[in-house]
Amino acid sequence: MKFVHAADLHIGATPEAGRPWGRERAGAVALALPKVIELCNETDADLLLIPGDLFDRQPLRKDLREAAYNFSRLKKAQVVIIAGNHDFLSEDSPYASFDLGKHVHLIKTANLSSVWFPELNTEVHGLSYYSHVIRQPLYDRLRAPRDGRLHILLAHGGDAEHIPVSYSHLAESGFDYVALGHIHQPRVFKGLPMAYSGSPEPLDRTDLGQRGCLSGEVTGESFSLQWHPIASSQYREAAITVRPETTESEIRERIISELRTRPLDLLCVRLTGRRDPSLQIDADALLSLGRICSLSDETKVDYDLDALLRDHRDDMIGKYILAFKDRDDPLSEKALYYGLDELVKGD
Ligand SMILES: [Mn+2]
Repeated sequence: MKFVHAADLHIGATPEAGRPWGRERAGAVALALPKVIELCNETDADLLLIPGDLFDRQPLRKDLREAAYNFSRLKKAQVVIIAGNHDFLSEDSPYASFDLGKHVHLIKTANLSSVWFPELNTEVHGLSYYSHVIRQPLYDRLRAPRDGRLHILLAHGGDAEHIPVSYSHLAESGFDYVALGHIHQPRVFKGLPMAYSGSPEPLDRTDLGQRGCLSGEVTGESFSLQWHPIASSQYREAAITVRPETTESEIRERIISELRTRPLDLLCVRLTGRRDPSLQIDADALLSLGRICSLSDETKVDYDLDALLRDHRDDMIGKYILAFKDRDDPLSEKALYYGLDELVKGD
């Protein structure tokens, strides 16, 4: 049985709304489902597994119509979906009643139930959220039946508010594959038939690195999993080390060269190190250089402590330096430089 596993598509999300690349990001989120469908067709998948948060919020009729259209493009795969904490079901939600297609199975029960595919000898188990929060560890005591069928579990959660998961219990549950959703960072459990596909597109700037989905094959004797980076762009952290001799022009040049390395990336820039006391970092000017989502200036002023001591022997600044002079642990060093920043500004 071949499958594609894609969780947390969050259709309808508009990351970075208001930034110049906000519309492009919203477009990329909307394009994720068609890309997943294409992957299903290319890999000849039997099942498309969507373990929750297909939608970013309660889907409207128009969202469901679009999804149904995309699912209609599947050549072979049948789809199994559970609702997550973002798109949780309620008695009257259109999601629960909308016909997404004969080959699309939304598991609507709040307790574990399953969909059986005789032609694939495969049973897919899952439950749907009916609220934002579920604190019970609903997956920890599950055991896959031993009846000669392949058993797949769709599970959404993994933090204290959203079905806490004991991965060691889950690993021993006997399922032939556990398709996990909710955590947006992809995570494959080495040697185990269990993975978070992560979200196919990064959804905020903390979602650093590659995003995509998984495909795999389960036979009962063997198991394989493959990663597909399908996201249209990725957030990348660029750490730039500043030295006392570094100038603002040099920082600008280094950011520009980072932007050119992979022009589709969105950069989170971190400035670290020691800067000359006269160096002023104009964050707004640097942010306007290109696709920069955030700029954090963690540099510290490089003080000439001996010169400062000579000039300030009898005042607060001198006393402050002397108080830290013989300590060389990182915390004291931090306190010394942060404190000096404030004192010198006040002086
Ligand atoms: Mn979720």
